[in-house]
Amino acid sequence: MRHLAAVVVTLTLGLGTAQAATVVVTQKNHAFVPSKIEIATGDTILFRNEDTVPHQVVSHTPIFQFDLDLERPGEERSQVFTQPGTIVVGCDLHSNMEVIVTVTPGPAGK
Ligand SMILES: [Cu+2]
Repeated sequence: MRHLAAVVVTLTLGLGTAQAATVVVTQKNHAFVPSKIEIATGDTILFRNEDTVPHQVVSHTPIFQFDLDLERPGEERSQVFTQPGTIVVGCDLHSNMEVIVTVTPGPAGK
């Protein structure tokens, strides 16, 4: 069983395809941290609410819109970014909150 697992890991790494990454953006003191981030197409951002109030993570950027619904303190929401470009992500409850997400065309490492 242990041997089989090792073979599977080797095969997965040996394919040479770039793995999509997951990065964390927190919400703290009514701000996204960090406020700017660069990821590759297909990567996921995990939005983590470390604040004492709820937030609602949204994008109203025309090329890539989403709404992750109400996110209470301590909760997380994830979003896969499938569209290259610059996407402004905000909070529908607090208009001053913003994180600029730059999504590069290729998968990371290519
Ligand atoms: Cu908010």
